[in-house]
Amino acid sequence: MIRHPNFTQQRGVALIMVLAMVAIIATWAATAAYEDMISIRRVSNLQDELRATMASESAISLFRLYLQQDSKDTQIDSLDEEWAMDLPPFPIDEGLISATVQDANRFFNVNDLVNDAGVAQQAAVLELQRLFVLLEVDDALVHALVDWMDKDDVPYGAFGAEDSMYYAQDYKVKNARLDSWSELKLVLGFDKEILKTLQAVLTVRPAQHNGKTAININTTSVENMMAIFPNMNAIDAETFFESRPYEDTSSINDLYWAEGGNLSRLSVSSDAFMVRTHALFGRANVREEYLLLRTGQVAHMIRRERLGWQF
Ligand SMILES: [Ca+2]
Ligand SMILES: [Ca+2]
Repeated sequence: MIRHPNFTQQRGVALIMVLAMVAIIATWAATAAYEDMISIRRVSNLQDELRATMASESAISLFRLYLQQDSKDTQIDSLDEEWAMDLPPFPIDEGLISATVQDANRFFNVNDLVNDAGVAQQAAVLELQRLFVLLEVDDALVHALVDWMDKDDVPYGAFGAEDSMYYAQDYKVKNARLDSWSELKLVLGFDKEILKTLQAVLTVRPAQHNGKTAININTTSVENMMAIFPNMNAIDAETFFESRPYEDTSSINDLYWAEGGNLSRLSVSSDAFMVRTHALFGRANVREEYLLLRTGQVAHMIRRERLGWQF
């Protein structure tokens, strides 16, 4: 048989095509298997995250009921009450959920620095500066914080910081109250370390009563107390705390350190609570913070913030 010269050539081409096809199919199959694996992982991650989120929501529902019941049981809020106790993490299904509650009224509300009209409140500024000094944080930072929140564009005090001080950033000052704790990171000078220190005495919550959020003497810290009362020292504060919980604030009037302090801000109960949850399900690790506002005997969720999550 005489082979046409083109025939061998054609077979050669066909072989190369087959080999190329095999190579392509093999690559595709490997990619597809990898993608399948990734999408299975993705679905299972989403499932874990969903379960973690639902566990966190269950915990918050439980604490809402807890706090509602608490307001029916007692007129005061103190650290020896059940809501303030640390609970051990408890298992749900194949996950783990833990939650801690702190009343927000033990802390200075950053939003009190300005009144409802957006004007700095000097008494609050001085109180916050005293608090910074007690914690060994530079009190000049308070000026920058005031400017971030006050509605004018005039620097407040020697260390004020309006827009011109943010020229290196791609954002401007807010000129309004804060919506969340994480916003503080944007304010000039408030670095991670400082914020960690301040977390022990400050909170960010909607301002009430024109920027005069109540401080609960049954839950607040020595430093917060001393910041309200410039004539009080640490021993006075500790002595005063030994008789907690208080049923009312009247006894303070007669104490020598009370002079010059702002008594009208004090309270023996709390109306806002921060619940922090941590849920672990499979590979999902979800941390959230909720802010509950309790008016009368009803606790409403007014803010929910995802603090962190990872797989
Ligand atoms: Ca200003
Ligand atoms: Ca301003």
